[in-house]
Amino acid sequence: MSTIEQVELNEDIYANNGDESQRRDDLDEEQVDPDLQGGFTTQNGKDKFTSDWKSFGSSRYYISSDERNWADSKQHCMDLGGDLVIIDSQEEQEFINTQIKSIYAETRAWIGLSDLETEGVWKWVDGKPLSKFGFWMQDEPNDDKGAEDCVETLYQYNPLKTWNDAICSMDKHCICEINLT
Ligand SMILES: [Ca+2]
Ligand SMILES: [Ca+2]
Ligand SMILES: [Ca+2]
Repeated sequence: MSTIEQVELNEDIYANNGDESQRRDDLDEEQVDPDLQGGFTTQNGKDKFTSDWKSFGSSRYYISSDERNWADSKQHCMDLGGDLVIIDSQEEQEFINTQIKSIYAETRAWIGLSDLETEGVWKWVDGKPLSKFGFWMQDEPNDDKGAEDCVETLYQYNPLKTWNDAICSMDKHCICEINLT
């Protein structure tokens, strides 16, 4: 499917707000091309690629244009069929830093890492502990004023030092990931 056809299809879907079951049927017939550059949103639980999503490895990524606290950001990502991003490798970290720069250079965005359960024990949103990879900014995490339990990333020239623990109730952009495997 060409990009133009894809755009027209999306417009058709969004224009048709009347018949939910018809929309669902239309979407059921769509095959998602895993190699397609871009990404998807979920409409009625079905994956739908749009230009807002970026592809890296077997995942698709989306940086929100609006800002929410960490918990609402997590819910937002789950509503889209994924979760806050889990950064598993140096390559993924570098990719995220590049995306932040290209989309919102001054942006701070939540990632799926927190020490909400146990202070100082960093866990990803899938419950796995932060292992050998940690791309903290210098002197972070510092749990400033004993109040910082959620992790944001912001664009840095050194892509391997971009994380900061911050106050979870603050509104920030967020990075969602959907793993297709
Ligand atoms: Ca990941
Ligand atoms: Ca903390
Ligand atoms: Ca901090």
